[in-house]
Amino acid sequence: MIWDHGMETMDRSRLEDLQKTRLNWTLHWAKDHVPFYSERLGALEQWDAHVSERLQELPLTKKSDLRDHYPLGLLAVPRNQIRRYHASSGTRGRPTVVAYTEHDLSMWAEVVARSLGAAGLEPGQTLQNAYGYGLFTGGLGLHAGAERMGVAVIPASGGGTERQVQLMLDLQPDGLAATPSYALFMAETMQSMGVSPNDISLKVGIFGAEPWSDGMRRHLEESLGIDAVDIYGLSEITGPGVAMECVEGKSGLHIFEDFFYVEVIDPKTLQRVAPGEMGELVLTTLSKEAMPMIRYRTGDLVQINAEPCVCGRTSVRIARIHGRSDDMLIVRGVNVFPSEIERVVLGQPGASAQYQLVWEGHPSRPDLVVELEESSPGALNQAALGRRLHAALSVHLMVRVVPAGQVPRSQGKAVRVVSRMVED
Ligand code: DLL
Repeated sequence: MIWDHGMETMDRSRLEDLQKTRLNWTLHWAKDHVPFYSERLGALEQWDAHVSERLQELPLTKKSDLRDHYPLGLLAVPRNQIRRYHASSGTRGRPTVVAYTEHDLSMWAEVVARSLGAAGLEPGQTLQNAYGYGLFTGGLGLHAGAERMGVAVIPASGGGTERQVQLMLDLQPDGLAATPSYALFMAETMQSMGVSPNDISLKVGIFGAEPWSDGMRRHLEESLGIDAVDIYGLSEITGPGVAMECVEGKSGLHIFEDFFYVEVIDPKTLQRVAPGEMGELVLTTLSKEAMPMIRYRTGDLVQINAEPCVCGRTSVRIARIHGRSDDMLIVRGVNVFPSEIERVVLGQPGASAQYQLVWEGHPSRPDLVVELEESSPGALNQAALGRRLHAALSVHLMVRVVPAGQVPRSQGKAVRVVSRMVED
């Protein structure tokens, strides 16, 4: 269903006018309330109608800017206006903290309600929410959006997987929200408990927070008996619900452009790329009070599709999230994205969806090994998979089949790449 028909199907010229008004507001709000932006935005003029074009003259904001102002140096409101904090785990360095006013939380709940609508959920239905609750934005983000829509939430959080399956049997939810890698583990657990997709009532999976391929989509759809759709977001911008795939199209994620202004830049030249070309997604918030973000470099590599969608939404879509630029692996001088490896692996008959990429050998000349489990013993032709990987990626990767259960199972964001290199 389309949750906010007026906004989600707005005529593009009206949408662009709204964006300009909101961009002007955001730039002035940030300049007037955040010293970091006051310095950067200098003598900001009223750009009014030209603001979308002139925006590219402004400096980009990076993750390191949030770290440098840790914890709350980028706040635009006094502390007593804040109603919620979230934080990144800091796995890639110092953690970052984000903050929300009541108005920000309401906007976030609204975009998540739209996302649930795009997934096909309706008021009165039930969502099992297996994103982690806590500082991570997944759990509470989906939770608030479901409540906004009038969808009952089972706040299962991550982990306790057999209990999650039992809850699905007992409470018969219509939707499941989880990372795709955790949904995969749930499907596997269901099977080992002798529960079939016919025993549960799930219709749709709302999967995101990590890159996943169409092969993974097919696998999850079959093993859970559902439609699987992609949800995108990041805590710096708000959390889940920045963009969402519609169940009708399943072909890219609609960006909620009345709240987030989209640019795509070449990560090297930092200039905007031509429409439809791959580049790094840069987002500017259009209504956020507590921590407005101007030209935030997401690190995510995307292509934008501006074609109309079958669902009737008028926003542009992220055609695909190829992964983060810092996820890129360099194997013998060749750039390889883990998501590309997943696409090939899951397209190979006999491969299960449980795989991991392992650096082995000496650090001076490491090998990348694709360790994976088979769908059933002896089902996979390793040499054939090796050839397909070579054809797709132009580099040789070793393929190793490991016994069932050996690839570590994910209960949140999967760790796809590990190192077992040995120094001599
Ligand atoms: O992962 C928010 C979220 C929660 C999104 C639940 C979807 C569902 P962070 O922990 O700040 O926020 O991580 C954000 O995760 O920049 C991407 O690199 C990656 N990411 C998020 N969604 C997707 C997706 C949440 N659908 C970072 N596909 C982002 C690929 C994704 N990568």
